[in-house]
Amino acid sequence: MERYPHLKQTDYEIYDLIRLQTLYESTTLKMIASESYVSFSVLEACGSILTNKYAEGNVGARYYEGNELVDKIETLAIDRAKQLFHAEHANVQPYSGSPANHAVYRALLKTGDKLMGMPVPSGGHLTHGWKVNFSGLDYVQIPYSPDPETGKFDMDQIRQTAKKERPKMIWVGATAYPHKIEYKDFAEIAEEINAYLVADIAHINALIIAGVHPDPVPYCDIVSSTSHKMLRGPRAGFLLSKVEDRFQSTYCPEHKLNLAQRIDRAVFPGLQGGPHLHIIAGMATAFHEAMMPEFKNYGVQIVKNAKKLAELLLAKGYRLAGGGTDTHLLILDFRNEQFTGKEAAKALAKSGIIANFNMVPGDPRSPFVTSGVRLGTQSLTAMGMNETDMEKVADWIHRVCRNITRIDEESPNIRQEIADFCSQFQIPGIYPYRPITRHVPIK
Ligand code: DSN
Repeated sequence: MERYPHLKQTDYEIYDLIRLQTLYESTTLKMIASESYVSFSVLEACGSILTNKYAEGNVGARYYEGNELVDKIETLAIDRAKQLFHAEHANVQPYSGSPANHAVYRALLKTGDKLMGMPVPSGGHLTHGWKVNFSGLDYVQIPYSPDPETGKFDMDQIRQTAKKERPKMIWVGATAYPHKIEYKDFAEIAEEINAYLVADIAHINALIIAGVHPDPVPYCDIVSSTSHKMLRGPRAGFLLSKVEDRFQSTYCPEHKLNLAQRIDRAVFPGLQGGPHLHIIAGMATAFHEAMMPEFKNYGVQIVKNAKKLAELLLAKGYRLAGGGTDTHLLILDFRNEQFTGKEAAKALAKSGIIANFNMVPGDPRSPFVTSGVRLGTQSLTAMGMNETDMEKVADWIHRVCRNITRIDEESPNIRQEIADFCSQFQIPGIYPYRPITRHVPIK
């Protein structure tokens, strides 16, 4: 069956670029730690006519007519999110992770308030108070970072900083932290200083669902997430929370709103207009898939694969930030190498291993080149790879890094081997529509 027949007829340029991207994604190893593959079902929901509809407001209280069915769709998404994460309240309208986090600020803080978060070079997200983002421009970030020696959080140090600075909110979550996060320890600190505790679980939500990472929901006031990383849903954000606000009287005396209502208000009308209903439908579908037993197996296997890859790379003499991993994520530490993280990431991509350059703790190089490469195993796991397959992946990474200075000669062979290897797997949302040509030359 041909895919996108209408697009092919009416807009060949876009059709062809999507076709080529499909080819690219099905012949390379997708190791960007924040990407994955959605199912055909999620793609169909996201490509549906729901994109046509306006539904400003919330379920049962819309500013447009004709939303009876749409209300049912959003209710399903909300209920499934609550069920999946055992949360009291869910808002599924944020357009993505940054708008979701923006809504958290609007719901909890006033401009100029202090929050604790990790700077981007330490593995935090832009919206955790980084200086060039609204969160660092409108609020004051009190930074905390993993210990540069161990690569892990030093809770005594974090407690000391929190007690000295007394931020009103603590972000816990990361884009480049390979270890488990003990939310209970952060909750104790937040309790001691009367601060809100907010977890950003965008990177690790499937691990939480699978029970291989601690669960933040019992300990945090709000939990923020995206649905498009390892959760394998559409590109969007959602917020989970308690209903009641522990600090209602202190922070919101003028409005008699509980925490759940303030989050909903912050999203709409505070920050957004009409919700993207096709995406909310896709999100509901992804939540449904995440409730299946197979999804738990996927979450467990992601970590097994990452640990195996870490073990293999360490055995080959590589250094890993934090010494290894207990999540989906590894950060190759090239501080002792002549080449930068950026050079390594480019050489890997040329060879068919798609990752991104990333700062390592204590990185002496600039954020524009870095000394690290961040790798994630969730997409390979979604394709069906296991620990045995990680041996091949580790060998290819090693061949690239050993041959960086002559990568133009080496990469075509590796690229073809990887394309051949990928053809053995069923890629969600792509297989069985595998294009006939199997190799995309990289310019
Ligand atoms: N850009 C994402 C990541 O790669 O981790 C975070 O939003």
